[in-house]
Amino acid sequence: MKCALIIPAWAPEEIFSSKVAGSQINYWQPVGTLYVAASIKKAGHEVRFLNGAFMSHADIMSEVSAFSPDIIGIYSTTFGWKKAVYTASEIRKGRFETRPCIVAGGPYPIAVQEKCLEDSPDIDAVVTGEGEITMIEIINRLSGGLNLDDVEGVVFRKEGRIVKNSPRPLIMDVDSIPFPARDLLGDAMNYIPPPATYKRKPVAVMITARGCNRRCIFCFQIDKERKHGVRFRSVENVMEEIELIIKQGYREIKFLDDTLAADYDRAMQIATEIKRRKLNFTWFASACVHQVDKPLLTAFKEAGCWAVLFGAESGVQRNLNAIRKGITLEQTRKAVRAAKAAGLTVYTPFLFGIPGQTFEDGLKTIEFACELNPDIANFHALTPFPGTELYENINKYGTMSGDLTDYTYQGAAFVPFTMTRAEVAQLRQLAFRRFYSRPAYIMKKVLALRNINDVKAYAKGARSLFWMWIKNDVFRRGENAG
Ligand code: B12
Repeated sequence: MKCALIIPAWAPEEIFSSKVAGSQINYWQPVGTLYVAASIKKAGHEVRFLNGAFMSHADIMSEVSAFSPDIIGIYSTTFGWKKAVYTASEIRKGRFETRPCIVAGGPYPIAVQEKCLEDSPDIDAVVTGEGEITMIEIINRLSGGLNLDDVEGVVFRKEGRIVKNSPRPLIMDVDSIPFPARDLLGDAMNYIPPPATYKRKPVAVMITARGCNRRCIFCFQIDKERKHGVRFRSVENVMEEIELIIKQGYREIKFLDDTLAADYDRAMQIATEIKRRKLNFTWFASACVHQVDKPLLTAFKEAGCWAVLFGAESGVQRNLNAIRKGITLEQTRKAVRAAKAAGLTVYTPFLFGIPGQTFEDGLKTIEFACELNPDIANFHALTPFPGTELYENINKYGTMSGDLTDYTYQGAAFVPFTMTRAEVAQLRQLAFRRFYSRPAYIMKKVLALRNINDVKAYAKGARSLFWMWIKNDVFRRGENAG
């Protein structure tokens, strides 16, 4: 069978204002969809991957009609749903020998399920969980001319009705999952993380475990109730993928695990094994502040890790408790100190618009960011994604936008009862201005510039900072004339 996997066409200006897009835009590899692609290929089917991050809608359409697939899988976030619906309707206008089956998957379809079929008459089924096994079963049924009765993890149409099958159990033996089909990516150099967050190119992204046992109210997880905690891949399996990635010519890896230190000893083993095998690549990982210490971070550094991301989120303990982050300000201070002592670059994202957060709390968070003085700080707006505690109990926390394209951390999607939308935007702008305009910070950055990449990244950051000082409402997406 021929299968096309599509990420609908999208552009940075649809998410960010053109004034700051340069320093914010991120093109990590879409690992999730590449996992699905790898399983379908392994099952002996032909797969085409069409990524709308780098292809126009028209390009995607012409590829689809040329390939004439039997089944088309469309990936979607909340932000991307309108595009997924549009892409499906356009495909239906095309002429195909056999009518392709269109299936939706990814974070938004997993969260809202039947609603996808109510929204779009052109989509035949929704994969409501991990897609590797479910997509193969769908393809096998289709190739046998059968319907999707009892295929776990599927919502589909039958005789004009929408039928919801039982959920697909999560894959517990995560070592059995074929590695993401990065060979389908075309030019790997396209997949560049935000400036200043990578050292060498091309950059691959990978995950060494699935799931999380923590309950942050804003975080979307396929295992919504966190019943299965973290499903770890074996260190040997992780090493095998790293060695393949290096063989494929990648020079840096971004580990996408919510925290690489969920299991301290395993994290130490991974770092030790990378060092023992003298694997030549640089890497960047995220970790939770209460799961790390100097010995672990030093082992990371010695194994080629150059940066670590800590979700600091807020400088006010009450705010951290409100989002069920499960950490303390002191743990954040300690982790940042340990990472710096280990010689790692420290990246800390913060959130504004937390339920119960006041404007004054926001100002305290800005001062906390300056006190921590990480190398990179980012200031996002809390966003209530479907399938999260925040979204499903929104009336407890604030109000949210009905426009799905607002669901992009840029502040348009959610307002807590304790602040206004303008105050959330103002805090973000104040934060970037205050944090990145400190003379000592600028001096440290300029003195640390080592190569053209650093200079380019710094220039993009400086440009965004310029607009942060010049423009009001700098986060309004598109070309903001304000
Ligand atoms: C890599 C990544 C990206 C990459 C690539 C995304 C892409 N596919 O184009 C980039 C950097 C481009 C990106 C951009 C954005 N992202 Co992003 N991203 C991620 C991240 C970190 C990892 C995804 C991943 O690979 N996970 C691991 C795999 C195993 O899980 P998975 O992706 O869910 O895949 C499984 C299933 O979903 C399913 N599946 C996946 N693809 C497909 C396709 C088909 C056809 C089918 C049937 C099934 C299927 O099977 C997979 C394997 O079991 C996730 C966070 C996370 N940890 O998941 C956020 C995440 C997906 N992103 C998110 C957001 C909000 C965005 C942005 C809006 C952010 C922004 N401001 O720019 C944009 C939107 C881009 C868009 N076009 O929609 C949210 C989405 C939440 C939601 N409900 O909308 C997430 C969940 C993070 C969060 N905060 O919760 N992102």
